[in-house]
Parts: sequence; C-alpha cells; structure tokens
Amino acid sequence: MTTTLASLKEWVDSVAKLTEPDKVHWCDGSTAENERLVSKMLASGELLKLNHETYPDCYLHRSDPNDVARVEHLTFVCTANPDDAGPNNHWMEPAAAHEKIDALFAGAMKGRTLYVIPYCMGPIDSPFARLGVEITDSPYVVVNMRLMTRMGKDALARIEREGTFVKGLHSTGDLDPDKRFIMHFPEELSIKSIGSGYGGNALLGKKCHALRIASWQARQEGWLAEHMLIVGVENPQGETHYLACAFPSACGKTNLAMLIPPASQPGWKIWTLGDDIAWLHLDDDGQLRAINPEAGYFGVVPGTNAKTNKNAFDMIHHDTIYTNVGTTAENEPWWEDKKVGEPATDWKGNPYKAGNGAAAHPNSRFTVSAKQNPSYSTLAEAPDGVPLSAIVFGGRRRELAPLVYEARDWRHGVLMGAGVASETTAAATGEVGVVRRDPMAMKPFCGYNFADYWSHWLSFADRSKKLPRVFHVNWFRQDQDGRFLWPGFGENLRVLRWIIDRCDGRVGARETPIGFLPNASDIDTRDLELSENALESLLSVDIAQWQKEMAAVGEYLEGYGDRLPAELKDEQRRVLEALQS
Ligand code: SAT
Ligand code: MN
Repeated sequence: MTTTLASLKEWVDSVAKLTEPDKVHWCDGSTAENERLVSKMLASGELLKLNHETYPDCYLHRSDPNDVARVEHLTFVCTANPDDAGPNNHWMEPAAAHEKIDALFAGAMKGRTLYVIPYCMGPIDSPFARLGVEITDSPYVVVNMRLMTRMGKDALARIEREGTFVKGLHSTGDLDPDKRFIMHFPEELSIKSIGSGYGGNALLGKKCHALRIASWQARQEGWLAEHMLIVGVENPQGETHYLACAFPSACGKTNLAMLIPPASQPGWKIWTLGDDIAWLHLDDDGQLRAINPEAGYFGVVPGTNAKTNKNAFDMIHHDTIYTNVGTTAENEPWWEDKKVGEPATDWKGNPYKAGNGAAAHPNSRFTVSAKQNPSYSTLAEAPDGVPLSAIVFGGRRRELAPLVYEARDWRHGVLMGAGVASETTAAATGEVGVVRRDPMAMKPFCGYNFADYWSHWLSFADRSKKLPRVFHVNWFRQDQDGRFLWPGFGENLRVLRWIIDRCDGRVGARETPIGFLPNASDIDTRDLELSENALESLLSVDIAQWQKEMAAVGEYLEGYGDRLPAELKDEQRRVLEALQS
C-alpha cells in the first residue's frame, strides 16, 4: 500500500530519510493487520496476553516507569508570535523547535518499522470530521489508534480526496525524559512528539490533534474543540437531552458519560456519545451541535468496578488493551478498587507487596472501542452530531463550589468556565491534589492564547440567540473530616435531572451572586443516604470565600494582559460587586 497523494508521499519519504527505519508499513486498519501487530508485540514482550478465558483478547502493556502520564512541562505550542501561544502554553520559536526535535529524530527509527497511520477524527462521512496521518515507530500506538480513531483504508481515501490532513510525527526514541518533547505547530497543522510512548503524548489523534491543533483551526473556522464528554439523558417519556461536560483529566468524565441510573430513577436512560472530546458547531438555525471526534475510550482504570461504573467494568472484559495495571495469580488484570481478586504482580511486573505502593498505576488506562459500551449511542455516528441543551463545567474541589449552579447568561457562563479550578490528578506528571486554574478543563490542551480563546467563546453570543444554558457542577465536596458529601456516580443523574428541568423551564431556582442554585426541594433525594445537613452544605454559597475566589479569578485573568476581552473582565467585576453588596 502507498498513496496517490503527492504531498503525503513526499512527507513520508522525507521522514523515512531522516529517521532511517528498516521498513515502512502503511496501515490499512484491517483485523489481519491488527493480529499481525499483536503477535509481533507478544513475541517482543511489548504486550502480554491476559487470561483468555475470563478476558478474551485482552492484553497488558507495561510502559517504562518514567513514562506513565502526559508531560505538560515538555509540551510546546510553536507559533511565529509567542503571544499567539499565550501565557497558558510553553512556547518555542518554530524554526528552533524543528531544529531541536529533528536532531532527535535523526536515525531514531533505525532497526524499527515506520508505520503510516491515516486516520479520521469524527464520523467518516461527517462534514465536521478532520483528517490526520500519524507516523510512528510504535506498534502499540498503531493498535491503540485503531481503537481510538477511524483508522486505515477509508480514512486514506478521504485524505486523498480532500488533500489536507494534520501531520503527526512520533517516535518513542530512547524514552530518556531529557530527550522528550511534544511539539505543536498549529500554523503548519503539524505535530512532532518524541521520547514517550504513553497516551496523550503518543496517540497524536487525541489531545495533540483533536484538542491543541483543532482548537486553533476551530477558532479560524468559527467552531469549538473542547475537552468535553457528550451524553444523552432520556426521560421516562422517551425524550432525550444532550449535554456536553468539561471536567479535567481523571475527574470522572468517563463515569458520567456511561452512568447507570439508580433503581430510584425508573425509566431514565443514559446514552454515551463521547467521554473526552467534543467538537461543537452552530447549525443554520443557531443550534449548537456536538460530534465526538474519537471512536474509543482511553479511560482511567483504578476505581472502576461493578458499582461505580458497571458499563465500563463489563465493557473491559474483552478486546481491551490495558496499560500499567497489576495482575492476579490467574493472570487477570487487577487494579485498586476492582473489588474482586487479589493482586499478585504490580504494574511494573514485580511481585505485589502490600504497603509497597499501588498494584495498578493511578493513571493506568484501558483502551477499548466505544462500540463495546452497553450505553453507546448510535447517534455517535451521526454526521451532524447531536443538539446540545446544556454545557456543564466542573472540577474536583473539596470546598467552595456548590453541587450545581447555573450561569445567568452565556457571558456569565464563559466567566464560569474561565474560572474553573480543580485539584491536579495523576493524569499528568507533577504534584497531585493541588488546586490550579483549569479554564474550561483546557489548560493543558488549548492550542492558543486563552485570552483569544475566551474572545472566541464570547463571540458565539452574537451568532446565535439559542445557545445552550451553562452550568457548573462539583461532585467532590467534602466535610470537615474529609468525607465526600455527595455519593456521585449513578446518583449524579439527580443533578442532571435538575439541569434538564432548568433547560425546559420546568423548575425555579434561587438567585445568588454566583448564579442560580437549586431549591433543596427540587433535587430528588429519594432513597439517598445523605449525612445530616449535607444537601444544605452542598447548596450553600459562602459569600466571604466567594469574594476571595472572584478576586483571585480577576487576578488570574489580569495575567492575560491586553488581549483579555474587556467583556470578560467586566463580567468578573459584576460578579465581584454583587458578592460585595
Ligand atoms: O493521556 S491522555 O492525555 O490521553 C488522558 C488524559 O489526560 O485525559
Ligand atoms: Mn481527557
């Protein structure tokens, strides 16, 4: 296989010349090809076969112990003007960046195979889908990209028809963290990544293309590329509302997208459209519609069990790639809070010893086709996507943020998104549990200056009179003793129901300076064991604390200088003044 598209052929040839692979393989995405790659990795030890009776066609990959998460400090946005990348990104001058990284790519694929992966982000026949080609020397990346994207023959045919695609070059290099870089060149629609084989660093269709490069394209073309799950909530009357929810990595997007309604909520159904990324477009009627550019899930494993997320738990019992989990004596995958089995081996392959650290790495992942999800919505294949009723922001916050509240209008909603803060998680290297600003959950993923990004968000108000309502949720509030006030997981449906009632104008709310909060009686707490006063705490607004928070949001926004839209600053001032009066 090769290609009729000269620009693609020339690029692959030039990369082969630089990296000097033994062989070049064009991926067609077929089952036979996948089987050959799996056999090859079983032979080399890159994959281990798990118990094939209880976990048919499941494999374990152990990544290098120094390569287990995204590396934000080594991720760069390389634009001609540093202000276009903005204070939210690490920047390098494009020519210097190419020179630096090309020196590392020189000869990097000696003794290896260069794989060419044509892929499509979004339904293959969607006008909103975008194309890419990843070159990699990692067969693990190929088999993951096959699950995460529409990869192979059909994607190549569309690339050849359209002639444009995002160029992604990846090599695992020698895994030396000092020679690891993830570089983005939005002006050239290209990505270069070396020195890591893990997740978002290496599966270039995901964060690098579908968020960093796509957010840049989206601004130029008038749409939004967001770090959001997409979920359909069907009521007992059979009507479905679609919500897009932005939470930081490892804050429960996959669980919410696959939620199972509890027994107390008969007749409700949940449909999963996506668990991580949403591309949003206005249609001719001014309705905001969402597609999921991905075709699979790269989800956090620890904590997944029959109670927290039964859909996911069932889905990952076959045809799943596990990365960095432990194993049992029966060679089944094992992770913390799995609730069945005992670990025998940890994620590094050493005998498991209690007190010697977790069996599964906290950022261990499953890769699985979305079609295996029992709550998968066939509308995930709809070329035009689904109409959104609401946008929901959220973070992981022990205190301050109420369970749910609603913005008074779009502009306030943009401020709400810009002010999102969350405790850091194991999804990225660095300290865990420190609160940091993570606007729209896009801090690690926005491919351009946040100030311009907020202007772009604000501009939607001039383009449509019927934008979705905007909400903020927080499932992670704790009491003084560090216990969660809200049970979360399936019970979150009770909060989604309030959100939908608000969208339909069926329920009132209490106006506060930070937005509209539910009246306690409008949250269904039937059969729920909440500790005393829990709901009251969950729905309270501590004015003194919020004054501090809004002042801190103001200072944070000031950090964006002249490019910050005045409208956003005005909105922050309005809320702060309301809190002070
Ligand atoms: O490693 S990924 O970036 O794909 C996962 C995440 O952090 O959301
Ligand atoms: Mn994510």
